[in-house]
Amino acid sequence: MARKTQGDDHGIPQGSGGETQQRGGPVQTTNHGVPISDNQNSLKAGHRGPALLEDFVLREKIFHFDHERIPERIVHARATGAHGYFECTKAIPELTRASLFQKKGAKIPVFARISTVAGSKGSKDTPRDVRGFAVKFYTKEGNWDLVGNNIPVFFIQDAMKFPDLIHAVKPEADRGFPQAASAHDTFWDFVSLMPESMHMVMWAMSDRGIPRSLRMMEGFGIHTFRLVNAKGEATMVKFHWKPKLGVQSTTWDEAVKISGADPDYHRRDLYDAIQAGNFPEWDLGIQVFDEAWADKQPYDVLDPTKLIPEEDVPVQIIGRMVLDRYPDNFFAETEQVAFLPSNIVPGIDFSNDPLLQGRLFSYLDTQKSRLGTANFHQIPINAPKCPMHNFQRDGMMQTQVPRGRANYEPNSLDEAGEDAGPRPSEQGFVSIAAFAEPATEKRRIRPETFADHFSQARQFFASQTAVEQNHIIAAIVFELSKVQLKHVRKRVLAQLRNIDESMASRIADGLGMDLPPALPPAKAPVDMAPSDALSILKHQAPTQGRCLGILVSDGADGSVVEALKSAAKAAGAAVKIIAPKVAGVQLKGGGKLEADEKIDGAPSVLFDAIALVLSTEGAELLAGEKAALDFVSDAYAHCKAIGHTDGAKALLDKAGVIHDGFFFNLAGGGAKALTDKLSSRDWSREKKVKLPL
Ligand code: HDE
Repeated sequence: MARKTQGDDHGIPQGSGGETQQRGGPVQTTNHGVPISDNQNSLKAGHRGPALLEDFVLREKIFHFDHERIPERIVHARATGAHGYFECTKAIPELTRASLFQKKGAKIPVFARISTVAGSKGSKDTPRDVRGFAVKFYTKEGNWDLVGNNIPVFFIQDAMKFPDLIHAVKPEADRGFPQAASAHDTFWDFVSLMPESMHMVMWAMSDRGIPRSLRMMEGFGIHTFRLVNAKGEATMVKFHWKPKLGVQSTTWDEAVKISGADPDYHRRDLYDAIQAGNFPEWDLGIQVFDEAWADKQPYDVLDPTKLIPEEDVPVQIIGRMVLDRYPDNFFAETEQVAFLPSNIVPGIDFSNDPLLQGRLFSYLDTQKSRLGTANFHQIPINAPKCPMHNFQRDGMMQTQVPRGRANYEPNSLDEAGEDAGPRPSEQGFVSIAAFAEPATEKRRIRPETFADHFSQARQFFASQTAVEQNHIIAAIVFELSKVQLKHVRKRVLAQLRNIDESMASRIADGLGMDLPPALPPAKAPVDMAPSDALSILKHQAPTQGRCLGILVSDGADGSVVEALKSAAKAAGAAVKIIAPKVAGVQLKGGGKLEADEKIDGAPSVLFDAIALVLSTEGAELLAGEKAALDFVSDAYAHCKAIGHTDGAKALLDKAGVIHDGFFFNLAGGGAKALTDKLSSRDWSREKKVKLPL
């Protein structure tokens, strides 16, 4: 068979290698700017090879590809991010000279990265885990990075324990699993030997560990920081992010199933919301207090395993963050962004929290390892958006071209008429001198004031509703059931007795174990007043940002679908149409309704409430489809509101659900009643679908 050569066809490729696209856009070039004529075929000797080493186009392409991956973050590897802005809604010059808090209404750009902690980059979005909540504020006086979590306390008190904690929670060293899970021996072994972790264990085992959406999570700076005003006066501060959509979580069974149905559930939700113009938004709040107040508390404000109850120091809102632009390129921005707790700006300062102090080293070091050069600050997502000048020079990947020979200080080059380079300013950052301990001895100690490990864990449990307490108990029973080392289960129970006796005995019962004697606490806990702010369910979340899943069949009543769509719109919620076939269905009386999803690709775990708009025949047909039965029975078991037409009876019956107050007949105008429940659950159903613990 005659074959054409490149010379024959003037660069139009032949054979199975595909075709050069005839389209607009700039000319493709090599990385060195040489125009490329053929991006489909390697250069060969003759018709059938061999390929030639001189093919610099191929070599460069493969060489670059080979190096496309960089080391993933040791923690917080899996994440999504977005650009947006921070707006000051209350100026606080009396507290801080930080430029972003000087004028009400002033806006600056931000980039936020929200992550899971334990899982690898390719794991899933909905494991039980803590979520990282990192925000880079591009202020006029440099970048301020508030690198927090969605839980206001941390597992450990001292940076010395961080590598141990992370080794323990990551996949076990010999077997390389489990991925993205704390439900295994080594994690529980470690925390059961570290009673200081028990407070955060309670948070992680609560529904906070399985958020419904990244847009429905709080964020916390955790450590105590300082605000410093223009006079150099300092106060102590804790930072809070409060989501506009309220706080909401999934159930555990739901989270497990979402992981299979859509491992990208959270990032897709964030992306979809931003693309639809429903910009995720949080208020930034502060708790401000002074040292005299701090000294009177039964805990140490420098201890990162403790929070300050909002009832004791109310959170004042000083700004808001809106995320309004998804990155153009995931790698360039979300992956390469480098957060540094050491990035603070004039008007903000550190405290002596020993965990924070350790972080100040770690993040700079890790960025060099991940991004490969000390010049990582020049990558666009990391570069400050204000002028940046100093005498640091050279290094790998230097992209700046400094002029002149002033690369040292002091110099007197200006006396010879040359540019002498940048100079320090009196307005520059000054570390505050106050609060430093006078002691000068070097010690490896844990302060006595850090010794109470249980009072706030008790307060957390006591502040939850009964439903939330049940979830914590179920979560710990689940996790410990995955722990194979029996002595570890026992030691966890012995620690839990210091938090709540009835909780510990219900967990022991759930495991089928006897309750061991309590482990003596380092310091006897005290009973702190319960705090409503610690509970999710004591606060009704708004319906905005939720999603209604409507299952339709041929012969469905289009007017019911329309009524649901407008009720959802009024509730600020999205709608997805699910059908037996993705092309959609024929409506009653003619007309076609297109579907967003096919039934087995959109289980009800992806929605906040469901509606079954079915003809009698459609319901009978779907009663023979497992995915449709699961659609209904899962929505029921996850306590979600269910709307239905009369025709849906066959499917409801076969799914074996029991009608209750969260069922809405859509024939009688039940659309609004259904969408009113988009952010609510009928928790009384849990008793019907799960054995009590
Ligand atoms: Fe981190 N942490 N961490 N951490 N952390 C990292 O830095 C570390 C801690 C947090 O989206 C790493 O750039 C130490 C507390 C977030 O890029 C690393 C200690 C809190 C992110 C690191 C802590 C956090 C990280 C890995 C104990 C909540 C993701 C990649 C002293 C206040 C940031 C990286 C992003 C990331 C170290 C404890 C939150 C290895 C040593 C407490 C949100 O440097």
